[in-house]
Formats: sequence, structure tokens, C-alpha cells
Amino acid sequence: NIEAIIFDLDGVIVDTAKYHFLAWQRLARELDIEFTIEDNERLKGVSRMRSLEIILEIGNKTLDEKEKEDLAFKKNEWYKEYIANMDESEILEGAKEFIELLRENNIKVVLGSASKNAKTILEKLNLIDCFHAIIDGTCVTKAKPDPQVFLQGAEAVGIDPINCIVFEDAEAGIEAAKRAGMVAIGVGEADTLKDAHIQIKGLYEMNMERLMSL
Ligand code: G16
Ligand code: MG
Repeated sequence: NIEAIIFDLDGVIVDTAKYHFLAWQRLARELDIEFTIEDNERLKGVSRMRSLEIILEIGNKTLDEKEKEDLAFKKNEWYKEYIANMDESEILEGAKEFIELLRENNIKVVLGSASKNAKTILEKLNLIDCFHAIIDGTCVTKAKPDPQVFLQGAEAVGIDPINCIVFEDAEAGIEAAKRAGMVAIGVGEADTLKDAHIQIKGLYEMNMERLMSL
């Protein structure tokens, strides 16, 4: 039985990766680290602090905790500037329609994101009221690939993990979903999604028939 669908945010509902990239690249420049769009792939689905650590690894730099906190804060201030003008036009194709279809069919709609800015973004996209539960980076203690975010999501709507399906664009998220005992659907083109149970290009491919066949 499919009773709840858990959506990742960045890369599934909206492409905020481009704004994360702009902010991280700006920080990397200040640190004299060369950070490319290819490197940015490694940050998808990963927490803010872990993202910073990956960038520091790329640049062969070590900093203490306080310095790292300050840099992560700075990056987030820039990121918030970049997302300030986001609106509904940035919702990825088919996402809103699929969410509405789920609600019409009495399926719980849940968010499972690593981002601490998830609620702000959902508000800007005018989607916040579509979710029965929102689990984001402010709710969890363990980041993906730990299954915590998805297990908490299932619990929040009172659904057994076995009856949940996760839509994810990142490798860490696919692993997290599988460890939670859920069906994991990879969204996007990346071959890193080959571990997903099935892969689609975007939510525009989804309908009730396809969902029920899973
Ligand atoms: C997102 C992004 C990651 C980002 C993380 C934390 O996760 O994919 O690149 O580092 O959130 O975001 P913030 O700095 O806003 O807390 P997800 O799980 O929605 O794909
Ligand atoms: Mg993602």
C-alpha cells in the first residue's frame, strides 16, 4: 500500500543547487580554493557543515570549529540573498501537479530535506500548505545517508515506513531511503542514481497509474 510520499526538496521540487553553488563558489574564492560546478555535485543532499568540509578538503585547508562556523554562516547569508526572490515559477515541472494528485487520492505528502532553509523556500514557492509534515535540517541530528529524516517523516504522519515512497536526487538520499526500508525513486539524469529502485527524469513523469505499479 502506498500511503505516504516523501519528497526531497533541492533537485526534486526546486533547483536550489544553482544558488548553493553561487554562494559556495563565492566563499571558495575568498579562501583561494578552486571550486567547480563538477565539485558541486558532491554537495547535493549533504549538510551545510559537511559541504564546507568537502570544499576545504578540495583546497587542502584545515580550519578550527569556530572558523568553520563563521564561514558556514557567511555562506548561508549569501545563499539567503540569492533565494530571496524565488517564486512559484521555479517549481520544477510536474511537481505541483503531482503533489495535488496525491492529496486528491488521500496519500500523505511529506518533505524530507537536509536544508535548514526548507520552510522559507516552500513558502516562497507557495507550497508550504500542501505538506502534511515537514522534516528538514532543523529537525534531524543525523544527516543523510542516515535514514533519520525519512523515518521521522513517516512517523510524523503515522505511516509505516514500508508504505512510504521517497523521491530523491542525491546518492546519499537514495541510501537513506533504502536504509529506512522505503522504496527509493531517483529523480534526474545522474548515473549516481543507479542504486535507486527506479529512476525518472522528473516528477512530470508521474501519475497515479505509474505510482500504483511500483
Ligand atoms: C539540500 C541540498 C544541499 C545542502 C543542504 C543543506 O538538501 O541538496 O546541497 O547543503 O540542503 O542546506 P542548508 O544550507 O539550506 O541548510 P536536500 O536534502 O533538500 O536535497
Ligand atoms: Mg536533493
